[in-house]
Amino acid sequence: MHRKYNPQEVEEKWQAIWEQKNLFRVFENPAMPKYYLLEMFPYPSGNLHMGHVRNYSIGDVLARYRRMRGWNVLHPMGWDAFGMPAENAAISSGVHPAHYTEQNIQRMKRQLRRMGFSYDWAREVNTSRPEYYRWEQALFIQMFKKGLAYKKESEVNWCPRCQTVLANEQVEGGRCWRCEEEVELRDLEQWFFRITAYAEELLEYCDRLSGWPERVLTMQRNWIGKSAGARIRFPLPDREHGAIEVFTTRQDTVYGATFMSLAPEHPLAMDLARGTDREQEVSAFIQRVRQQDKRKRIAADDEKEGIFTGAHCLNPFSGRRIPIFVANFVLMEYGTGAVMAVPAHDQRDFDFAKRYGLPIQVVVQPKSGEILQSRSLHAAFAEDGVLVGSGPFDGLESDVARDRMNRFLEEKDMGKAAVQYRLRDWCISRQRYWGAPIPIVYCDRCGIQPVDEGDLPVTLPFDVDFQMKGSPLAAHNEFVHARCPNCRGTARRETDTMDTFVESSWYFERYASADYQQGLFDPEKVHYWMPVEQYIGGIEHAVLHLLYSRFFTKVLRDLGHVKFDEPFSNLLTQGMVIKDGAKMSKSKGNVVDPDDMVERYGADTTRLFTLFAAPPERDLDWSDLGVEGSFRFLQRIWRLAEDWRESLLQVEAYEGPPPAEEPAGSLYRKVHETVRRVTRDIEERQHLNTAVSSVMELVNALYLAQPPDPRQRPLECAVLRKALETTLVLLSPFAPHLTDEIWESMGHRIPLLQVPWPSYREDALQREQIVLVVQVNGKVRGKIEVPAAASEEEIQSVALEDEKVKRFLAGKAPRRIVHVPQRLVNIVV
Ligand code: ANZ
Ligand code: ZN
Repeated sequence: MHRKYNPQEVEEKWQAIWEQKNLFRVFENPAMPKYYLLEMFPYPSGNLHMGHVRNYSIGDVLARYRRMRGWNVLHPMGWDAFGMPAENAAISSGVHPAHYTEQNIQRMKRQLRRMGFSYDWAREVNTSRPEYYRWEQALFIQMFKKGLAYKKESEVNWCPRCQTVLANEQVEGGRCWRCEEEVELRDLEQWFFRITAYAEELLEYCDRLSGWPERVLTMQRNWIGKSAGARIRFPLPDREHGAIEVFTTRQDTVYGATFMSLAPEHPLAMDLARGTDREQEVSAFIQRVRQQDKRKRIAADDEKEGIFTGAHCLNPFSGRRIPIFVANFVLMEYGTGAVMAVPAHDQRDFDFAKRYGLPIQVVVQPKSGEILQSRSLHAAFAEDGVLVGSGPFDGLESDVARDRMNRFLEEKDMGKAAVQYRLRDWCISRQRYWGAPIPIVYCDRCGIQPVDEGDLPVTLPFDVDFQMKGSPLAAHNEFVHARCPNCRGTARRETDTMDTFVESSWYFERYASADYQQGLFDPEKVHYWMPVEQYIGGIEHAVLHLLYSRFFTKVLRDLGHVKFDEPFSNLLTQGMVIKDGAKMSKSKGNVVDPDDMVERYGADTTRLFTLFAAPPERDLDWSDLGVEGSFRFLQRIWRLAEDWRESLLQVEAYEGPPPAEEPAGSLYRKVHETVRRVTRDIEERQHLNTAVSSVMELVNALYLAQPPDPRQRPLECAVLRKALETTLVLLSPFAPHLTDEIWESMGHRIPLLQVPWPSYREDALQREQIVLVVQVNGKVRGKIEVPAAASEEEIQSVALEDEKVKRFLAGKAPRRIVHVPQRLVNIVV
């Protein structure tokens, strides 16, 4: 009686066995090579979507593969559990965020279990629990004491819908990364992490992250945005002292600086006009520009406008008196908030000069071609060239001139070489409830005081009013009321919470010792497991999470908590799941629910399809037909096993050298070739899709075979058993339930995860065929194909069996056969 493939039954059975055997539990073992495989942990939204399933299926294949290869594999899972949706649910439907989050976690955990992922659940991390965030608070305090966490008033991104500030990294095209509401700019007191202190190191180490996709590194480099240039002081001749300092990347053009542009927020902007007849006008202009959207102000196509302050400064190189303007396109946050304007070589300055009738002076000529005239210039020449009208620097090429000018600046104490980064400090305070409270107290006598580390955690109060406008914590008197850690007097508690990206910046280290009570993590365990060998997640985190995590690792290192510089050695960014041409998402209405898939086809089919349909980095186009195909493939293997089991159980799987006889020899070679291809595809290229198709080819080959009577042809039977069992081993990381079920039915007692990954024999792979010319009595009569390693006898018999040759032999027995290796066979009759 043949059994029918019932995936749900098989899967439940094996999930229970794995759990009961504690198969996925790992411990630190210095005697074993370790491998830390990590997928980005999910926000507990309540439902696993196909993007998760894909991400985690990829990770599970790699984790199971490494374990079978003999590594001690850490493969943990947890919950990025703070954040807005839980709070929004509380506001709209009255569920407490803690309950909402807890329920969602339970549901998603069940879904993950049903997929058969090999997580060590004993290391589960939930970032919304005080056991977790108390250590984050401890870290905050340590950072505060080192000046790496600080508070300042600044213009910040404000999302009116989420009623909270956002980091620069969380504003995408002027909109909130989460709710897509247009973001406003507001001046508010906020907490920052000094990521800029690590700008240079974060940039420099990009070159060492050889296991990261170039695309991600480029995005990080651009985000950090290093510019090398100079700072130059332009003295104010009408004042007793003082100067305007500019940052420029084109110090070679300084002789062509014919005016100065200040940001409206620049302290001198108003100051210079004050008490003059220009005061009213300048003030009105500044007021107006400050209302404008900043992104618009600097957009290339936006109207450049400005106003003359009435004051002048001196170009320290040309000695020329130049007018000082306030201009809308200069931002206070970048460089010094002042720009030396060179209209001949910068298009913005050119447009501005044309509009306000300011002088244009060419000081860099193209290396070849037409000579530019200041008077007839119709666009800025922004490239490097050769200097003219630049005094002692005439004739120098731009790059040489920049170096010389830097030296000159320092010698004459007029400025210096300087670098500038686009990266801003990370604004981490949020005016929301569902986050880790910032452990700070405000005392009228002692000022800003960190909570004593011994008094942590500062726990979120449970009973808050979510219907309040603004932060519910600020309205919770008991929470707000605090004692000053310094003078013990009454004080006021900080009511802002931390950005959820803070939790995800160190959770991977927490997994090393998830229940550790004495600190962020057990130093020995974190030392054993970190860094992560393979991290897997979406490209959308290329700058946000991945940059913050790198920053945190460096901070932890400098605070003495860890000894490594970078958290993730290799990064794999998986593509999106697409259906009907669009990203699978609720709003597009094209969602395929993993639960439905598991109910219809089982977890193995769902996993296999997502792995087979595309290479991990590429987008995956959902196809119902493809799912059917994967299901049929698994059914095929099932049937094969059912049909063959009885015969195969009578022999041992063949483990010897390549058999000489056919068809055993070919099948044997096919098996070893498949092992080689699958191993290389997984390990070297992570092309899991082609790994699956290699296994499919092997199964096709098996389908052409038929076990003979084991008593008559035991070798052939043994090779078939080897072939079927190898199929199971190779496929087990992809479809672990089905393969374990068949494996067990073949008489094995150990689950496949504990079976060593097969190796292949080099001598089994020399299958290259060669072509030999066949002559009869010295005349070419045909060609034959034989294995390169074929013996003399084999070659002779193939030649004599060839149809054409047979015709010329006409039944006569050969007298002599001459074989010229690699070339020909001559049959003499
Ligand atoms: C003079 C000059 C001449 C410039 C020239 C360019 C071309 P990156 O590469 O992005 O670092 N700049 C400096 N601070 C600014 C601010 N706060 N707001 C707007 N623009 C600012 O750009 C550096 C260049 O951006 C600087 O070099 C400065 O203009 C401008 F032919 O200085 B340049
Ligand atoms: Zn005090």
